[in-house]
Amino acid sequence: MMPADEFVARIRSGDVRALARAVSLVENGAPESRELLSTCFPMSRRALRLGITGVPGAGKSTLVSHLVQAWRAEGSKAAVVAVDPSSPFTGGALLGDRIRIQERAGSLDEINGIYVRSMATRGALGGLAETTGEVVDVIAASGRDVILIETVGVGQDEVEIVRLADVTVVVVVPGMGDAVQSLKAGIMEIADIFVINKADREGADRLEKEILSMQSLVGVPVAVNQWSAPVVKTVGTTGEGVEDLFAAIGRRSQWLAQEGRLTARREAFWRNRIEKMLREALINEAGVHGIGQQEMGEYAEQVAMGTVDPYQLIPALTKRLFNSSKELQ
Ligand SMILES: Nc1nc2c(ncn2[C@@H]2O[C@H](COP(=O)(O)OP(=O)(O)OP(=O)(O)O)[C@@H](O)[C@H]2O)c(=O)[nH]1
Ligand SMILES: [Mg+2]
Repeated sequence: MMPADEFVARIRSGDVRALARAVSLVENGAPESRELLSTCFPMSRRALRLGITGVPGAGKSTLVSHLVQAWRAEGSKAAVVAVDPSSPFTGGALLGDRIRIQERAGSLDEINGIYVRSMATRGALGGLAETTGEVVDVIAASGRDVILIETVGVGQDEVEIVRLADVTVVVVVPGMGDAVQSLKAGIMEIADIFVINKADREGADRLEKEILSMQSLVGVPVAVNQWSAPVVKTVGTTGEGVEDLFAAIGRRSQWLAQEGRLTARREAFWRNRIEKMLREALINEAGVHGIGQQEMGEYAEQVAMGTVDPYQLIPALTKRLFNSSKELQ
């Protein structure tokens, strides 16, 4: 690999192929990726991370297509990361014009100035949320103003991905029995903005009332400075209401920019992430010092047979690990 700073300079100059390669290296957990991520890090902070989550087929990609256009009209550079999409993006869908570029899974494409990358990463090394966060950082370092992260909002992995977003938009649709159900499953707490898409369908007003009443149950923020998630109605197919959504995102970003709120939000994410990184590093280090998969298997067998006491084993192993680390220095 070329030196990391040269690699990153290429990425920043708009070399899409270099960026695509960097993203693949990071996604595969290649040995070079750490230095690459480290070089990208100082340049990746500026981009706004916008998470868009919701049930399959809610209209997330359709809304993303409108939003990237709104940013483009402002002169801002956007990128889209779609995590495990059930239906792929196409250039036509993305920009609402006649060009149709089929977005290939696992590739990074530039569609009229907008980077689009989809990730199919079930069982990813170190977890889906970690890999997504790293991919977002590399793309952000290429000089993007905003990264939109689309995920299907169902499991714990997705909730983890949402944590890496500065702003989270939850998309719900009327007429789906599970819409309110998914609201109950922790979505209420993660939404910074609610979107009722497919508002052309019956039941949008009723759904809005349901969300508002749930919000009042959870408790409307009392302090003037607290954020209360607005509810925006949209029709993805026509673009109706997208302006309101764009404005709500703008208000949320401005709110975050004040009183160190953005830093506080990112701090909460990093607290969790640093702990995971440290744990991973320690496990790797253990492997280097002869406490690898095979030894772990042997210990497990001995503990199961009752010949080794796990409560004495762990302190002994950590002691051995730190002593051999010291010897190396
Ligand atoms: N009637 C109606 N259809 C819509 C609206 N918005 C999107 N659709 C349609 O709903 C379907 C799904 O839209 P997508 O944008 O692909 O939904 P998604 O949430 O990205 O779907 P997945 O990524 O597969 O989870 C498409 O056929 C859209 O044209 C809307 O407001 N009203
Ligand atoms: Mg989609």
